Amino acid sequence: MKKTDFSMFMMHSLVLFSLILFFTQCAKKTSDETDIPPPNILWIVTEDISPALGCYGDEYARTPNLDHLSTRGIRFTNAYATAPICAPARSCLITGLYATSLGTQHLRTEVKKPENIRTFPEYLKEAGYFVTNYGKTDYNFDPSGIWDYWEQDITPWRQRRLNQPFFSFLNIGSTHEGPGNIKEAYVIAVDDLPDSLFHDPEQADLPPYFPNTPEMRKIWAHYYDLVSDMDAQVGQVLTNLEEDELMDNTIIFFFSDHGFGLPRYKRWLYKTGLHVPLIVYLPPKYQHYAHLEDESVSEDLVSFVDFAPTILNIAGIKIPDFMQGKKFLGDTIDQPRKYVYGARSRADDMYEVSRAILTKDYIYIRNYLPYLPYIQPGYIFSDRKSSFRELRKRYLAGELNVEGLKLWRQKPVEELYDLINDPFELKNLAEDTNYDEIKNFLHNQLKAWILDTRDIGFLFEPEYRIRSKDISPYEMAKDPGSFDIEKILAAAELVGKGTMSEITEAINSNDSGVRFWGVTALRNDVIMAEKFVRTLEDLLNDPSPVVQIAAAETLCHINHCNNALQILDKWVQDDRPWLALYAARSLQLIGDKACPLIQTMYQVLNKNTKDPDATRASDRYLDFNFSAFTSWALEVALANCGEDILVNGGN
Ligand SMILES: [Ca+2]
Repeated sequence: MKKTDFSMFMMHSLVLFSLILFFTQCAKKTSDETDIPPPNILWIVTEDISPALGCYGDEYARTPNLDHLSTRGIRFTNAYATAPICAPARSCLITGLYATSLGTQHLRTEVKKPENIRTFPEYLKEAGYFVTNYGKTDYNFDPSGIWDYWEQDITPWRQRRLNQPFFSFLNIGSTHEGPGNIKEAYVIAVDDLPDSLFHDPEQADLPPYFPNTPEMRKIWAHYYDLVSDMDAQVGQVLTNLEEDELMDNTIIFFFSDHGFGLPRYKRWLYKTGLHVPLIVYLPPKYQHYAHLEDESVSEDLVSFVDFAPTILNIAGIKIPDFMQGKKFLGDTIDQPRKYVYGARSRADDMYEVSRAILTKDYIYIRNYLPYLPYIQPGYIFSDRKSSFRELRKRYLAGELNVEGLKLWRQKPVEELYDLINDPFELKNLAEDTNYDEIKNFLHNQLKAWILDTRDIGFLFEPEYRIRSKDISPYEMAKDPGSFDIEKILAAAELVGKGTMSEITEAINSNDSGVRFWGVTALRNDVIMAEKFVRTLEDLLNDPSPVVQIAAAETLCHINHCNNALQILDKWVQDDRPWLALYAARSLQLIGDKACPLIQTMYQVLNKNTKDPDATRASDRYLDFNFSAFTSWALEVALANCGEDILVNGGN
């Protein structure tokens, strides 16, 4: 986007916007509100920010345009992404389905989507809307065919037919974790930000997870500079709308796709990772769509899964049955929800299975792979990002406080935080018996959601890929014969909690999804695993490669690696990229026990490398997906064996 003379256009924007609102608010509402035409809908979606806006009470933030928009619109104080990372969050936004129902929960992957599951812009298009996208899609399925117009054009509505309603999705990228953590990208992003909108690092009010060092304050201040830059871009978009006289018939959503691109925010399944700003501007003739007494703020819980049905609702389009959310704006709306849900799955080569439920008062989190630390070893948490570099430096120097140290440690099996009295989620109440009732209640609600939405993430990635070979994961998961979620979830619940006899029963199940969790319960409990060495050796011949790999990794972890290595050797060379990645990651996690496979690891790395001299992952590897992720895991694994090799070539 071309940005010229920010102070001028922001002033222009504010004055013009105020005038238009003044006049439109003076206009009388139409006598029959059902006669009003379908509104235009504009989504302005920024990357990777928590509610770091002045209008959210953040006194450090300088966001005049969004603050002004919020005075004229509705500020939602309890809006949540369904995942603390882009692709699964965006998959949910565009389909109205939890990513965990569609099989799109990982970052990144591409899965089949059934024909009958259509994205909401396609329904809008069918109803006559002109639908446009600017910037990324990142849905984990093929986005072709969705958009009428997909160009780097911030006034895409100008391309529509006369009087045609439009839906425009504008993505602003400057607040992404890239500029937030890499100096060169930051400098470019704030190139023409006026001096008055830069933030003083000395005044930065850091959250308690971060060391209060000059470098960390600078990172925080720079992030807020990026937010100000983004705010100016939003101002430009609003100015364009005003100039095109569209403010009185365009509903505007502004939000972020998940929390800050910083440690303990993006990728972390906490309120910090999921909580987003959401401002909705309804022109006067659509204000009754909010059903609010105080039209400036809503404390209702809203989730990304609600956005698609809500958009169809305000456009007067029937909501398809497959959509899982609640409509929160429109002529008629649903009862506000009591809970929102979040999921964390694989990010690049970092596997996770964690699920969360939030109310306005509490967040409960169940970590199903608790033995993995929050900051796993590897590229996405490496020193390439300034925030991780500073955290690691202070960690190694022994300078982190207890909250900072937690980021480096294994996860508790369960977490419960009182969001009212402990907004930073510091004191885990899960082991406090005074909270048993609330914890058990929320745990049961969470399990009910997992069952109800047929959460495919409880099959480890290669397992559901294998099971859904000829159909989509969504269709596979709907079939109780292919996916017995009740039994599989019960087995997953054994991790960190199961008795020997319960784990034995799981391992002897005829369902490989159940057996996987039986093995994983042992992976989590070294002492118990020692009693299962023979069983684990037998599982190296399991019909499921996923169970084989889980058993191999567990055996290596307890120093019975001999036969296990053959299994990892075999599967890391497999042509199915999601299977090779799992084996590569296991080789990384077993440290120097993987060293007998150095030759294989180099072979697989070479197979995945396109240009070893390239610095960008997208040029260096066959793809910026499984090839890159597998390579990163193997590069760390090789370095663990003393090989002179840097992840991504050190770039
Ligand atoms: Ca993002």
